[in-house]
Order: sequence, then structure tokens, then C-alpha cells
Amino acid sequence: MSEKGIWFEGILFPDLDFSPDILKEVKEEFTFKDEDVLIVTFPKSGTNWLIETVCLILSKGDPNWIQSVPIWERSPWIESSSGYTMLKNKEGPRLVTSHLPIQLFPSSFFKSKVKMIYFIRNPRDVFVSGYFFWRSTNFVRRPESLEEYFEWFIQGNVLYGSWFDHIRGWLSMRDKENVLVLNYEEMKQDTRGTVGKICQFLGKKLEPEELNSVLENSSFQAMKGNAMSNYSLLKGVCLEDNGCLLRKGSPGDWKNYLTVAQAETFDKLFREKMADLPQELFPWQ
Ligand code: PPS
Repeated sequence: MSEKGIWFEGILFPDLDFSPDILKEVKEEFTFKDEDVLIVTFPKSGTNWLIETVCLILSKGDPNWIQSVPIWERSPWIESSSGYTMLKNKEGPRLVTSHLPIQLFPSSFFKSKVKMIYFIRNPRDVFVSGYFFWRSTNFVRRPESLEEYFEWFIQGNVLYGSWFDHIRGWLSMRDKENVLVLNYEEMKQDTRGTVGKICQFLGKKLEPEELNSVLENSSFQAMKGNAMSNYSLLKGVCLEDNGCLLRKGSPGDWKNYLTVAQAETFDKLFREKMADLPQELFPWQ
């Protein structure tokens, strides 16, 4: 994926709404406020699902906000030029999203009490999800085959760099009071329980019917039908007609795509790179 895109400090970014100058400014000058809420993920980890869920928690289950404002305006990506401008000009507490690796993150965050949720997904499913999604976009070099994208992914030669480095970097923050680490697989298996954890972390108490509305309106089917959240507004802009953010939403879908040899290469790499971290952080293993 190295021919098309923007490079900043050794990390590849989309060729759309990103620039090295803004990325530098974000890192050095963006000022977090303690009341902001932050969502950080490696791309294709379920970011938009988490954003939708948090938006619904903040609106106490009322779907009006998620059905009337595009998801990238409700919780802008801080590193994109448009997201950075929106966030800088926004009054009051902000919901902020980012895929940035820790070394490129605004330094003001590390001195703040901002509550951050870091969301992790099985990298094999991240890989498959990315392969299908990036092929339908016009802002990154498209892989010609799954094999080619596999090589790029394990070398960390993809958008936002190496999955392994991203996870290792951010997990160094996992014991901080203002950090909650969640994962896609557990949220899928016990969505109600995970939403409960998020509410507790954010200090939000929901009535049972409000909680039901959060679950209903953030479901895969509801999001797939919500034009403000399913990226259909980007068709013809940077997404082709067959482009689909909500593709399958199935943990373990990688088993339908990786060969036995690729799965073994992945397992070996995972062991080498992540062996010293508590394995309960990776419940799909
Ligand atoms: S992005 O472009 O990096 O911000 O994409 P991201 O949102 O991180 O990841 C997209 C994958 O998340 C799945 N998704 C969901 N799964 C379950 N429930 C809900 N509500 C949901 N919303 C999004 C989406 O289907 C993508 O995964 P794949 O495996 O491609 O289906």
C-alpha cells in the first residue's frame, strides 16, 4: 500500500483530507479538555459501532442525533483535516475519534483526565475487513489480491502502520484510571454487558428502556440501515457503489479467507510480538 497515500513520521495515511502539516499541528497543538470522551482504535476494529453506541448512551437512547448527523461529525477523527477543524471550533465536551498510533497522538491528552476507550479486534478479522473495504475506496493503493494485502498487513505497510505496534503502544496505558480497554468479540458476545461497562466508565446511568434503545439502535442491522452511519453518503465521493462499511460483522470471518499457511504465519507472528502481554486481552486466541 506504499504508492498512494500521505506519509507522516513513517506512518501511512489516506490520500484524502490528511496532510503532514495538520498531523504535526494535531500532535503538538490540539488541546484536550478533561470533559472530552475519546475513542481510539486501529482501523476496521469496529470503531463506528463503538461511536454509535457512545452517541446513544450520551443521548440516553434517543436516536434523533444518530439519525440526523453524520457519524464523522458527531465524533470527528482528530487526525483528519476536517475533523481537526470541527473539533477545534466545538464548544463544550467533545466526542473525539482517532486511529492514530500512540506516538503521534496529541501530547495534551497525556496530561489530561480525558476518558478514553481503546477498542481491540482480532487482527485476522481486521485484516479481512480492511481488504474488502479499502478495495472499494479511492484514497489508498488497492491490493490486487488477498495474498498481496496479507503481505502488506503483516509487514505493517498499511494505513496507520502495524496493528501490532498500535496495540502494544496503546496497551501501555491500560492500567490508567481514565482508560477502558474493550474488545469487539466480547462486545459482540455480550453487548448488553459491554454497554453497561461503558456507561459505568462514563458515569452515565440509563433506565432499562433507554438501555434497550441503545442496543436496538446500535445493532448491525439498525446501523446498516442508518444513512448517517453506514457511509452511504460517501458513495461517489471516496467510496465506490459496492463499498460497504457494514459488511458482515461476524467474529471469525477470517476462517473463510486465510489459507492454513497464512493462518500459521499469523499465529507465529502474534506469538512473537504479543507473548509478553496478558493473553486475556486477546480473548479470541
Ligand atoms: S473504519 O473504517 O476503520 O472506521 O471501520 P470500523 O468501523 O473500525 O470497522 C468496520 C467493521 O465493523 C463492523 N461493524 C459492526 N459489527 C457489529 N455490529 C455493528 N453495529 C457494527 N458496525 C460496524 C463492520 O461490519 C466492519 O467489519 P466487517 O468484518 O468488515 O463486517
